[in-house]
Amino acid sequence: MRRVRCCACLAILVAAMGFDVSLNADQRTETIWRYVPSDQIRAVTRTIELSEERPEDLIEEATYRGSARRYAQLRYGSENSRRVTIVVDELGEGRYDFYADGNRDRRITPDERLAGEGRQRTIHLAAEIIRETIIEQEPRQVLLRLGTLRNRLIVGTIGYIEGEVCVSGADASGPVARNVRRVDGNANGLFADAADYVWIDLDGNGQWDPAGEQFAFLPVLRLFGRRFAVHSDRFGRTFALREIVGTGTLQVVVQALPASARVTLFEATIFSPDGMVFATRQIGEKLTVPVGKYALASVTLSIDDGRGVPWQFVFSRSDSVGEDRWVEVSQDQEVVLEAIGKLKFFLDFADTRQVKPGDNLVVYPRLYTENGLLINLSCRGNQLASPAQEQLHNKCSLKLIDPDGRHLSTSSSGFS
Ligand SMILES: [Ca+2]
Ligand SMILES: [Ca+2]
Ligand SMILES: [Ca+2]
Repeated sequence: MRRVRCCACLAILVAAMGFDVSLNADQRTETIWRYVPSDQIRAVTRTIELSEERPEDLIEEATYRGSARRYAQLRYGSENSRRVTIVVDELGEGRYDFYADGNRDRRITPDERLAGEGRQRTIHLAAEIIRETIIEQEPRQVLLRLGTLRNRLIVGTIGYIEGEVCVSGADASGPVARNVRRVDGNANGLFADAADYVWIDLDGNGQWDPAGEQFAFLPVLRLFGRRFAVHSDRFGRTFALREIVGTGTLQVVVQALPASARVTLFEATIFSPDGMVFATRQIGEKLTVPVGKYALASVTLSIDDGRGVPWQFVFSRSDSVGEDRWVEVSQDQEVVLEAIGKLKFFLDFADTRQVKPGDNLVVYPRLYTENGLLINLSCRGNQLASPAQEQLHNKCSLKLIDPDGRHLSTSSSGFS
């Protein structure tokens, strides 16, 4: 709905300006896109639960001054990024110490106490993306605020990503640089999510008009009656608009669930080989996309199976997309992508030599969706980051038997 309203406002704006404004067909400019940790705009926040229970794998080397602690597990970056533990130490009389495991080594060290007083802190924290075995990070500043009932932590990315695109007038007024601000709408340090948004100061007056100049981050932006493909990486290091010659629609569906299961939260991230990333938070939403190739990058689901506490699942791509895995969207074509589908289970062996009695056999169990996303997490709980739950449910039991069916060994592990 917001998109439709924005388009209408833009049409009025252009008419009022009195000339036919257009964007350059290819906006791959040399603009440096920089992160500005400014408090000029209010950070968009989300809340995560604080628990009195210490995460099992957390090592605490700091000596706390307070009497009781609460813990939150923050995933700041991609769905498979390493969690950051936040500790709130209650000193009494409305005073708190905050600690954050900013280097994600699962240790709370004395130097990880955050400077400041009261219920709020600002932390320097890197947004993290893990792709295959590569970890990439980008510096951010994050707002942490203790909720009124002290059982929730409010988190928001401070500031925005800033850069310029060229807007040119067809009346030969020449291209004009227009400021762009990108805002993290779901507090994960990334800027190409469905909840994120983009401001373009189209009239160049230095004001950010929320009605006509603010857009949800969608794969296709409608400006001045024309369509532009939005190209960006997830960190927001790049941003480009390229005019589209044709579009089709892409839907992400979930068909493989039992009838009694109800999806209560859904997000799927899609990407293209030429650098587009976008997301949908609605199953079956018809996304208008430029013609081209696409594949799923990640899927996050909460599923209510009618037994109280919901299931949480996160799947993400762990390897490069094979040529046969891209789906092609042609002009005016509707393409459906299955988010989960028939799961595929594989066993990879660390060593392919023949094993002898007494040897260690190292096996990596892998569980993939139909479209090649690896399972990152499965647990029961009201939110994603619960390591105890994860260890309870996100696991695989392996039984080694000989050709006669005799049991040799049993082991259990997560998925890798
Ligand atoms: Ca640490
Ligand atoms: Ca975001
Ligand atoms: Ca403006």
